[in-house]
Amino acid sequence: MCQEKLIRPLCRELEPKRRMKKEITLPEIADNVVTGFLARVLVSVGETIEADQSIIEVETDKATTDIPSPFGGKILDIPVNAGDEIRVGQVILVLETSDQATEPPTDQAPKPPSHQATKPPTHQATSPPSPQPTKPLANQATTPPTYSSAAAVPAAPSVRRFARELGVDINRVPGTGPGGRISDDDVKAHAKSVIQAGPVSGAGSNLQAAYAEVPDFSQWGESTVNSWQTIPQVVQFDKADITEIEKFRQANKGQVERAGGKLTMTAILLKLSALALEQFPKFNASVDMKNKQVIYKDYINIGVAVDTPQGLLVPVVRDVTSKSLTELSIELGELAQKARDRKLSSEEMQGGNFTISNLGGIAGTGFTPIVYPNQVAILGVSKASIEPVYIDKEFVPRNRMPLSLSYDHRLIDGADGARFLAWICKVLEQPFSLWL
Ligand code: CAO
Repeated sequence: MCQEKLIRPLCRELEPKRRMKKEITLPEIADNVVTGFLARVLVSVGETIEADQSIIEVETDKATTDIPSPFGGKILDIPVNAGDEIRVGQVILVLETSDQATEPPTDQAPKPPSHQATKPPTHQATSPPSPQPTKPLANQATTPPTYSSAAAVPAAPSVRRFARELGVDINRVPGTGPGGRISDDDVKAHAKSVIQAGPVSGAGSNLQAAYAEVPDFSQWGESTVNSWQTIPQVVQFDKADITEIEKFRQANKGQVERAGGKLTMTAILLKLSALALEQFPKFNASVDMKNKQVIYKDYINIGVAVDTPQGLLVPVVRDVTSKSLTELSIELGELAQKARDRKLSSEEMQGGNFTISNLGGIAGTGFTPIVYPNQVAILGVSKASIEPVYIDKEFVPRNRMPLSLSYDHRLIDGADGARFLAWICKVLEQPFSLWL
């Protein structure tokens, strides 16, 4: 037995290392994503791996993500196979680790999956992707998953997406298919039953109350927490006269182009929305139903809806207020291209406080966008057109752009919504009013 102080470190080296069996479970990949398809197993039984080494590739309806092992050791078993639908919390690997290997080597916590390694899927997804804000996987290998039911929820990504669109928590839907598999019809039936059951209290509804969990916002900046009560969603419409700002855009687009970006109406709206969020902090908040509180964020990150061949994706532009219009134009162009190429990482789609959805480059006179989970408002932008406007006793042609603001009525009153949108219209019409 080694007792002497001086030789103790050497003795420790000589002592046989304690071997431990460790089960590695699938960590949470994204908010509200509880299952994925195992695209590839990157290791094999008997192999010795390092902590943080990628072990499997998991495909969700959004992207393919490498899942690293939080620990190093020898692989005893891989109880999953390529092609399996696997769920958060499911054991994906059994490792034999030494006692030194029980903690991750550097930061004391398992690292999130390497989203840099996100790549196009190796096989066809069962449905096109849908918007899905995501969060990193801190400690997921050693702590239970955070979604409401730890049990597997057998549902295809398309069914999950449908449930999300309806605001239905998939974990609460009884499945009628083989093995309790949930179909679109099950989701509809559940939504119907919830609606028929009536509101929870006041203006809130059971469906909305299903948004119980909010992410840890501290990873994106400082927040202030206030106390809070109930729910629903209202849409405010307005029209902005963009005649002058469109002249500004045309006059300056060459300069932005030389810097590598495209000066679009969306980039301009990004900048103005950030300024609006500073003016109206209620719109830069999140409602935390579980803890009955409102979280006001001191950072301004804005998501932008991008139409891609695979469906809608919402990359997030961070810290918008600190960036120039040129910088925003460049960044937005890059993010939109990455979205179309399906190269966005999970991080690039998370942490948004507000969203802009511009359908004006496509068609339509107006639409009612749906507020993103954990946000309280979204700005819908429709196609601008020249309209006769009665000014000084005559009709003059003006370029007018329809705007729609959907907001969470639990937090935002109609008057707040009207003021917020009117502020954006005014600044679009008279940008210099900002300095008054
Ligand atoms: N009114 C009139 N014209 C508009 C416009 C508007 N609101 N918005 C854009 N346009 C015009 C632009 O001026 C541009 O014309 P020019 O090339 O002559 O300048 C043209 O439409 C194409 O614009 P763009 O696509 O280059 O740039 P953008 O900023 O308008 O759009 C992006 C970028 C990523 C928002 C867009 O490509 C996109 O994907 N839009 C769809 C978003 C979506 O699907 N939303 C629905 C989500 S449901 O809530």
